[in-house]
Amino acid sequence: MTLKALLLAASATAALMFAQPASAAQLTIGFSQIGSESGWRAAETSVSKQEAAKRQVNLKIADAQQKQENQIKAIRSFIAQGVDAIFLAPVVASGWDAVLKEAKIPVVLLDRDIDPSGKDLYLTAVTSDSVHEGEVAGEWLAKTVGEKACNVVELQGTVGASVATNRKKGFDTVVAKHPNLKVVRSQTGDFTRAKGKEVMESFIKAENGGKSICAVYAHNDDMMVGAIQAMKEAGLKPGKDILTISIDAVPDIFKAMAAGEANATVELTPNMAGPALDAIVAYKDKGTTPPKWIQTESKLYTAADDPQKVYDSKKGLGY
Ligand code: GZL
Repeated sequence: MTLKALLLAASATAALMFAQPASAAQLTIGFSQIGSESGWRAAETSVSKQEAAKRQVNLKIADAQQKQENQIKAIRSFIAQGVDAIFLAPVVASGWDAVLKEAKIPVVLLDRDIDPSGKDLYLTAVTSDSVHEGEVAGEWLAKTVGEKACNVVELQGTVGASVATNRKKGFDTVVAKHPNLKVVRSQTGDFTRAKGKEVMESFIKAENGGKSICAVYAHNDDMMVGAIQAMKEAGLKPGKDILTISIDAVPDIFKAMAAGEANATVELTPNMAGPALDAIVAYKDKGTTPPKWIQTESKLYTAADDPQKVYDSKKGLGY
């Protein structure tokens, strides 16, 4: 074989060895997304699109308007279309067994879990530790109030959602260790601003015009932004008379912090799709089985963390 032929053969082999795995560009994934109930959810959707585009993965997103039956319909439609994998952000933790058994293709959970009995129905789950988020929120409040008696009102997330159950569990664990803390009212605001405002208005009416409320714990920032509106309209001073602690770290909670109207938030990354896409590409391309849980970080931010600067850095990141 001539030298030229040898060199050509070598470069062709090298090209084959280091070529970007074709499977990433050929993958089609159906994402059953909950909806657009919060700023965080909207960011998760836009970041998912960006992450898929980076990897040349064809991502089809179906918005369920927070209804499980729409998610189940979307999953069945994706299966019929012959997608290579399913991403699911399960609005609630139960009721998935039948449809996920029909899947016969890899399923990855994003940002929320399904009941543990269904753990064999998905490849991996990319989520935060939502019990820990509740604990971080509770520990911040305990540290901030010290020994002072503090009546807390709680805005829970969607009834039946794993993150709502867990964020309550984590917070309650801390309250149990601090007798001066007491959750006097707790109700779902369904993770939305509007419902968060409405429920906070009812809490204020029921609690002596809000005078007996020391703190609000909301399972997400959007409900807290609604609650802040309700407190201001009732002539109260959120962030001063009434402490606020919530979860997500969306830009608008930093805007409220900068205005002295909010105190703290626990960050949740909207980029669950990036790790999920890497896991599914490695699984399809190299047969690499991912860990059952890919955990994302939770960081506490308070008004001491230059909220305006954080707001400016987060604005535009898909929120
Ligand atoms: C948490 C995610 C929650 C967010 C809310 O992982 O499921 O759903 O905290 C969103 O903003 O509605």
